[in-house]
Amino acid sequence: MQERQSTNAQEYIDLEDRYGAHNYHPLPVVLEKGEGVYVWDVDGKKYFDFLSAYSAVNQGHCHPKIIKALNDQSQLLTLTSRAFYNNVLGQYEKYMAEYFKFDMILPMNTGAEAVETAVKIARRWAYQKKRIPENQAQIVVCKNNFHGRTTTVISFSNDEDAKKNFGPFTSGFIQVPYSDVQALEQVIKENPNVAAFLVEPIQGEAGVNVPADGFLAEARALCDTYNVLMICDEIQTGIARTGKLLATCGNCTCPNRDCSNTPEVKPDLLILGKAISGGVYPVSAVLANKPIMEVITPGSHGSTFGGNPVAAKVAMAALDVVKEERLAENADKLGNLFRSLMQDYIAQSKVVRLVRGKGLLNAVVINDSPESDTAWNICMRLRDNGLLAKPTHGNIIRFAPPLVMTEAELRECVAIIVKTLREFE
Ligand code: IF1
Repeated sequence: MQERQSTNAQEYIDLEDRYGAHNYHPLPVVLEKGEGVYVWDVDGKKYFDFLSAYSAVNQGHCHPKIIKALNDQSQLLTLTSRAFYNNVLGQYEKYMAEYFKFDMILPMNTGAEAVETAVKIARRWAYQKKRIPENQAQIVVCKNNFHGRTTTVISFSNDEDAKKNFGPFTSGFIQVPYSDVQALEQVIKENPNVAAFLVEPIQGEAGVNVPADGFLAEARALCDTYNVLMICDEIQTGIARTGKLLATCGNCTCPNRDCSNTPEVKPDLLILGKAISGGVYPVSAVLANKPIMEVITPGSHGSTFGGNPVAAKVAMAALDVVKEERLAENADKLGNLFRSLMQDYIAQSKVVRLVRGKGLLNAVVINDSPESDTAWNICMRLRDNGLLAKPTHGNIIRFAPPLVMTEAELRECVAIIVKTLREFE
């Protein structure tokens, strides 16, 4: 039985129910304002946002520097299409290439679009550079992956809710268990037509699955040995979320510091989205070095809005904020504190099995079946107690606040979470 909201809130919910496709089951709260780590509902109640729009709002809601970039550019020139040059795109492309240390970028809008773009680049590279027979390229993906909702992307998903009755599907993908180097090596050895390995450095939707230490580095070595492109989808793990600029970075936590560390793992194709714009505008991108990106030629790929001047200015401002406010270091510090404080509670809890994650991408596993509604009920009570989070699969609750959170705010949030969980003991 859906609880009744305040009249005002219920009216908004009823509108979405009547006129909107039912492709989500939102927590019953109607938001109208966001600032930093806080959001307010239509009745003026304030909440800590512990989802960050699935890690798109790493810089905090409505960050003033990002909003200024949006306002300034949107009153000057919003869109030229790529039929013509403009005075912003080249600056942005240079900014991104230097920021993430790749030769080139292909700018897109949504994460799924960027994943599709990376698949196309990898396939064309396979035919033109690796000389794999036309239409025979295979891309290895991981079980329980999440890379978006387009038809090709769900073709290599194993989530029935995401793919049932959306066929026929795109072929050319092979699944291996996540974090299983032996399985990956066997598949690559057996299939000379493997073009690429597509992987999330941490599986977000699957429940914040952190791979075994060394998995990404070993996968990188395998890709080098067998001339297979490594594609890292950092749409959710990137932009300081896991305590480093990228989850695949080495142990430097502040982006662009001229550290001597070579990145622990550098993919051949890097896919970014979400927090590139701080949640202010749809921005995504694929980055690669020239020998790979040069397979893209005029007329072979595009997008009306990809790399538009507003997206470009917003993204540069959002990425400046990551550096200026040292968000990676803050995420690293507060993430360790979060897991430590939660562990103190979990040690004597019957409700929570474990906490896991990196930086401020964390999840708790509730000690109940995935089919139970315990995690949902906990999130409903968290809402009543002033903190918004949402279960990912079944009995797992993701906790991912904006990276601008202070230690005092984090401690306050842990107190709310523990108080709420205790109600279920
Ligand atoms: C939903 C969560 C899901 C992503 C990774 C690509 C995309 C995503 C690693 C596609 C998007 C969003 C989509 C949203 C819920 C959320 C999500 F893990 F973040 F929670 F679904 F798995 N690669 N993730 O996480 O990017 O096209 O959405 O811009 O679809 O329900 P997009």
